[in-house]
Amino acid sequence: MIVDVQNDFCPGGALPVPEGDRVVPVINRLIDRFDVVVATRDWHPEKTVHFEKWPVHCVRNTPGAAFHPDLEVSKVDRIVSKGTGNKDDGYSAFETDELDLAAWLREQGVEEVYVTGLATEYCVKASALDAARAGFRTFVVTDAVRGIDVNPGDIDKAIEEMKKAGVKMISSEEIV
Ligand code: VGL
Ligand code: ZN
Repeated sequence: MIVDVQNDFCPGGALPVPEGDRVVPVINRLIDRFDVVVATRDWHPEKTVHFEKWPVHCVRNTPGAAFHPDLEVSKVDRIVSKGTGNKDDGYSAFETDELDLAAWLREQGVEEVYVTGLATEYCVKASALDAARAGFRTFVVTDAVRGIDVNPGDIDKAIEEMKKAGVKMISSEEIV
């Protein structure tokens, strides 16, 4: 699962995650190792309560909402838009109202979910926790994620929270 590797979350974007673009080569290296690849995109309307907390970012159909140009999107099996409502944050991939993502993954025979992308303590965390709750063996690929750390320590806290929920940390090297 590739979470929100979009221009606005990369350096130069509207809500840049420090080193957000560094996940791209790591993810591209991993893509061929997986049978099913889902990419999520933060896909907000122009007006949403979400923008009371965050600078305006990833407004659907704008350049900032496009995937990072180097991400190998042609190898993605399914793109999932999320955060499309105007009344909630929609951080988790599993909150998409396009489909029942957990059911779709099970139909594909998926038993394990490896989460990559941005940002560690928001959409990555929410998606990993939901994946684990839905019964998938869930991993976060530590060198394929980056966080914002609005308050220093947020990233570490998120990692602890995920571990407590049974999410495992793994490096891309261990996978390759
Ligand atoms: C995200 C903050 C606001 C994320 C999305 O993708 O983690 N973070 N919207
Ligand atoms: Zn957002």
